[in-house]
Amino acid sequence: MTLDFQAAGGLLGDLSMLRAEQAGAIVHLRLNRPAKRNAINDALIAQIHTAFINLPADARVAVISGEGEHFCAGLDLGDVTERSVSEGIGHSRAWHAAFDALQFGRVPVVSVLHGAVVGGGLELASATHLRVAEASAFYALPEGQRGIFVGGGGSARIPRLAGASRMADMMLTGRVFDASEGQQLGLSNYLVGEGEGLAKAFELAQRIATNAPLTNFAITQALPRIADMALADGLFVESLMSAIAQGDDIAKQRVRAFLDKRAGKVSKS
Ligand code: 1HE
Repeated sequence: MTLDFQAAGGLLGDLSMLRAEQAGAIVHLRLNRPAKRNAINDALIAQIHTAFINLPADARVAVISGEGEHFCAGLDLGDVTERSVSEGIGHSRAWHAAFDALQFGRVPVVSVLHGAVVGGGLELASATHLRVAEASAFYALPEGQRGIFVGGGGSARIPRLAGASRMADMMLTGRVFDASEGQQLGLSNYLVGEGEGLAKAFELAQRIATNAPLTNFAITQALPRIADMALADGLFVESLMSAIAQGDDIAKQRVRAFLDKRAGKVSKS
């Protein structure tokens, strides 16, 4: 099915560094600073935050990608030199707020990764719920070489995808992983050919949009929190979330449809 994307209205239409379009339930946000390889400066992090707390009411899933040859070159290094220690803390917390709005916002987010996915670009990708990588994607954390540290949630999120030891290797040695290594390590969920990432992301987005909203809520909000809990606490919260989801009318209708042979079976293809 072809999707008819139109420029998004409201606040999303006013963002200068993010191009926002919408087709039905899918919102597509593009980092739009290709001349700077989509490096994230203070204005862009603020616009990412604004976008995710102002998604249109009818949006049910978002896709984020990068304009030009790269997904994102991370922190705009032009901004770093003049900051005091306390300004540095404030800066990092602004990134946390923006990526929390993305990860714990209203809708699941799929990212499309190509070219450089480095530093803060990998931190952004790791906050999304699913990552589709194109063959050109490469992953690095050059903070080690730049004399800085991650500040956009990377030390909390990247080890949860690929392990603290791999992240330490990337930061200590400047190791760069290519797209197929990234796929094996869990940095991406899907690996597709060059130029195929958006189509794959939109296909996934269409499926995600058909899920019951409470199920998507449970997956994006409850699942990562449960995964961080002690087993006994996690099991308890799972019971609550499960009962809440099952109690919803949509769940009852969908289970009834399967029992009445009106709903699809699970199949391999
Ligand atoms: C930038 C940035 C940037 C490009 N900040 N201006 N991130 C890094 O250490 C990655 C630094 N960037 C690179 O290694 C390369 O630029 C790329 C591999 C991403 C792309 O290479 P290429 O050959 O396509 O582009 P380029 O010629 O290097 O860059 C084009 C322009 O973008 C150039 O500016 P121009 O004015 O000379 O045209 C670059 O200076 C500019 N540019 N990347 C500022 N990052 C919350 S804490 C997160 C901490 C971090 O993210 S640290 C990692 C920072």
